[in-house]
Formats: sequence, C-alpha cells, structure tokens
Amino acid sequence: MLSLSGRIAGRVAATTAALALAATAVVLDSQASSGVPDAPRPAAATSVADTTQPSTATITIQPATFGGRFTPRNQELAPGGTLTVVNTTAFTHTFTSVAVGNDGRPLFNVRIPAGTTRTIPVAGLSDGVYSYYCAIHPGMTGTLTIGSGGPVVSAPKFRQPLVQPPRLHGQHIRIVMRRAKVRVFPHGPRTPMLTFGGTFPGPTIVRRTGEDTKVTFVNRLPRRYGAVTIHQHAGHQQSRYDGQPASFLIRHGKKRTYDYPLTDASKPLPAALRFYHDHRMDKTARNNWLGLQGMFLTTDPREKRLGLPHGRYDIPLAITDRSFGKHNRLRNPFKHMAHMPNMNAAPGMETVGDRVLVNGRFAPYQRVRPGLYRLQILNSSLFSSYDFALSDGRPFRQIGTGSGLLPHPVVRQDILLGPAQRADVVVDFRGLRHKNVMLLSIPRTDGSTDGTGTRTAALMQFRVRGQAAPKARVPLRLARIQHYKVPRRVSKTWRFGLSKGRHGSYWSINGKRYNPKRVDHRVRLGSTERWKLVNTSHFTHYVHLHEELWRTLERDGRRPPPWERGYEDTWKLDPGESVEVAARFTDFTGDFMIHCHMLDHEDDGMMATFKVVRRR
Ligand SMILES: [Cu+2]
Repeated sequence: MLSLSGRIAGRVAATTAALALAATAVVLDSQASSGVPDAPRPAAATSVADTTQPSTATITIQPATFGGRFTPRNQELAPGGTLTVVNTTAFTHTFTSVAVGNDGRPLFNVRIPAGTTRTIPVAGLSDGVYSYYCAIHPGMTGTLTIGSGGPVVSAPKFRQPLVQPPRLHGQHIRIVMRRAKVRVFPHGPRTPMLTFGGTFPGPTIVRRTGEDTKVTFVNRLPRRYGAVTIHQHAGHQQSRYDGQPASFLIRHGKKRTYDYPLTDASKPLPAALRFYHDHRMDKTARNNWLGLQGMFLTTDPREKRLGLPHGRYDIPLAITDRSFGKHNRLRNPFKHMAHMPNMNAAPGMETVGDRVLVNGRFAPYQRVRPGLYRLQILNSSLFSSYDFALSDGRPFRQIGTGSGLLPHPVVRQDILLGPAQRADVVVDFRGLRHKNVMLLSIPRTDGSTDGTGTRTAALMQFRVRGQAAPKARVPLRLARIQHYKVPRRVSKTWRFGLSKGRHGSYWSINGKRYNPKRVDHRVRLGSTERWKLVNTSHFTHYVHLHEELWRTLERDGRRPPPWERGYEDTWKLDPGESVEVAARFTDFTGDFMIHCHMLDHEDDGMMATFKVVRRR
C-alpha cells in the first residue's frame, strides 16, 4: 500500500482517506479549491453571508393585464431565509422554479390560490440565481437571488488560454501512440506522458455521423507498457473493434485499424461527444492516467435547423484530474505495481489527482462573446466525480447526454457527472460583457449522504468580451428518441457489489470477478432486452454498458429524471440504487463489456461480458 504524504493525491486505500486526502492536497497545494469533496455542502465553504440581503422577503402578486405581476420581480434573499408570496389577484397562480432538481421536479413549485399567502420552501437552496414563473400564466416571471448568487469557491489564477487538441477529420485516420512532453502548466517544464499523437488529451476525432471512419492506432509506446487496446466509448462497432480487454490487442511496435461505421441499424448514430481510451485488462486505470485518452466528436448536419450554437461557439471540454510533483512531472501512483504485472487493484484503490485539468491544462481561461455557447463536457477522470455549476449562479440548459440530444432541454443549476459521463449544455453569456464567469465543481447538492462526494474546485474561467455572438437558440423540441416495444420482464439483473475471496475482498458483478474467458449473459441478435442494474455495495458506482443505444426506463422504480430520457451509456448508482434500462441488439455479434467506469473498480474485476449471438 502507498504511504500518504504531503501533497500526493494518488492511490489510497480507504474511501474516506481518499476523499479527505484529495481535499487536503488541494488546500495545501493550490488556491484552486476549497471545501471537503465528500461532505454535504458546508455553508461556510460555499457561501458568504451577505449582510445586505434580507433573511425574510415578500413578493406580492398584483393584478395585471395577463393574470398578474410579481412585485418585485427580482428579489434577493439571504441563504436559509424565508420567502413569502402574497396573491392579491382574483386568480390562482404558482411560484415555480425553472431549474429542476435531481428528482426531475422544479426546485420549488407552490400553488397560491386567489387571495392567499404561501411560504416558498427555499431555505435549503444553495447560492444561485433562480428564475421562476407562474405555471398557469407563463408570461409571469422573475428571479430570486440567494446569497452571493453563486457558489463561492476560491479560485486559482487563470494564466493560460484553453486549448483544443488538434482535430482529425479524415475518413482514414492514423494516430501514433508515443511518449511525449505536453504542456499542462503555463510555466516550467512540459510534462512527459503517454500520448495519442503527442498531445494530451489526444487529437479530437471530428466526424460527420453516419460516415464510416477507420482509425489506425500504432503502438510506439515504451516496451514496458506492453499491449494496449482502444475503446470508443458509447460507439457501436464490431466486437473486435470495441477494445476487447484481453484480445485483439495492439502489441508494442504493432498497429491495428479499428472500423467505426458511426451507424446503428443503417441509421446515423446520434451525434454527441464520445471519447476513445485504452481498455486493457488490469491496466486501464494506469494507461488512462498516463495519458491515453482523446475526444471523439460526431456532428450531424441535420441539427442545423435547431439553431443551436455551433462552430467556435461549440466548445468540447474534457475534465480530468492528475497529480504532479517537482518539475511538473506527473506522479505515477501505479509505479509500485510495475513488478506485479498481473496484480489487480485492491478494492480500496481510488486514483484521484490534486489538480483538475481542462483539455489537459490547469486553470485555463477562454474568451467568449456575449451570447449563447454550447459546452460539451466530458468527465474523463479515473475516479473523481464533479457537480458542475457556474460561479454567478446562472443555470445550464442541458440539451443532451454523451449519447445524443435529449427530447427536450432541461434547466439545471448544477450537473453531476461521474467518470465517463458527458453533458451537452448551453450557457447564456448575454449581458455579461467585461465580466468573468467560472466553471466550478461544487459539493453534491442532491442530499445524498452515502454516495461518493464530488470535487470542489474552480476549473476554468470564461472572459466575456467583445461584440455579441451570432444569434442562436435552444428549441423546446430537440430529438426524437425511439420508443420501441420493451419487454415487461427483466431478462438480466446485474448486481454490483463487493465479494469476499481467498485473498480478501474484490469488486464484483453478480459475485464474480472479471474473467475474459467467461460469458456472463447471452443475447440474441435483433432482440430487445430489459436489464436491471443494482448497486448492492456501500459505495457509488458509475456503470457503463457498451455497444448499444441504451434507454433508461426506470430509476429506483420511478420514471427517470428528464436528463435521463435520452440515450445513455453510463449511469450513477448510489448505494442501494437501481436502474432499469433497455436496448435493441442491432448489427453486431460477439463479446461486449459491462463494467464500472471508476477505473480502479474496473481493474479490480468489476467487469463482465455479454455475448450477442445469432441463435441462443
Ligand atoms: Cu465502481
């Protein structure tokens, strides 16, 4: 086991230790962050009491031409304060938040009959700017600003511009994997990493969806890292191009060409931000930590009619954490395992870094114009999760997952993303010229007490300058999700838990540790199945299903929240949680994976194989 000292946030043995360490490391190491990642949001760390804000406030609904008018429309309130709404009109109104919470319902939604007074339950809300409206008379709107208007996280100095990795557009792409020095910090030496094509993250593959794409990966990594295998996360491809953990490997000095048709049942895959990364059995965490990750962006010209921000107003962001030592060198928490080539990770291993990077850079800034921007956010961390929020409290409009657009946009104050999850959002920078807005990660706001906490950090800064951005919009209808017939019966239940073996505990699925020679479930090609994913452990897992376009049917026995009503590939499962999902098994037979995307858990054995067959 690794001894814990000073500033290293690496692999450690216990959950609490890992998270406490991460927090301490951040505080010791930089001004980047504050707070404790796994604690419920501590008021002192995230908000500053504003003495000018009233602890009680009243909004009156006064008669007006169209039903009524909120007076004042824009109200401030101290955190934990009491808000009362008085309806002096002859009609019923509601006081409803635009943003929805983790249950998919508005954060507050109170019906106020004519001539009555109601208290609005806002005492538990975190700092932010909450737009509200009357659900009966949607023209009636206003804002409620609580506390500073945004979560307070102490910020680092943003000293370097955000960069986008080089973009590759070709029908046949060649990427050489090699050790290279990359720039992470604005000053000092560059950092040696394992790279795709010399950059970290690797080049962004940008392809029009539906257009077959071949990528040749050449393994020129130092020999000691052995063979690698590349998985396009959320892709739909032949089994042998899926990045099998123990077969179809790319050995040292060799190359392999992967074929990504970017179609499903002859139709183009939904356009989204996916990513490619190493998937080698027992080595996925190490190989990703050392740098083998890159974004894979598909575009769809048919989206043009939606009028979403595009071109330079559409910014992919890969968020991941690493730790660095002297001379900006990447720490290698896997070093001690080097002489034990076949050793699995121990169940308590959690690889977290003390610096959160955006597109491979620490604390970058991006100049933006006043207007709408699309941010496609990927959490490419091994283990860390983030609850993304904007520093001035303005909400996101989430338009998609990492597997395509949602049916309708969802307004959210904050967005929780675990490893490998993505969110496609639109941010409105209008009215902010000469101001700066930070992208933050804040402690989880959903009240989970036993789930894994999130990092607290200011990740990057947007500097709003210059002329207005071209007009863009977020339409109320975005995508059509295919609602094919799903069997009522669950055909397979997958239980994610901790099992006991002869040599201690290990992470398991249905009590078993991953074995590439074993098939855990067979599915007939062309069928539709309903699967249940259950977390039986006392720890959060982020479960990833390969290959198909999965839909979420239920979360904990209820309709999933609105942001889980599109296609999905990775689900949060807090202790005791379950989701039911369905997919049609189109096009390809062979072995595919199901695993936890917390890469230490995956390497420890929390992975299984389903096999698509012609005949069962
Ligand atoms: Cu896990």
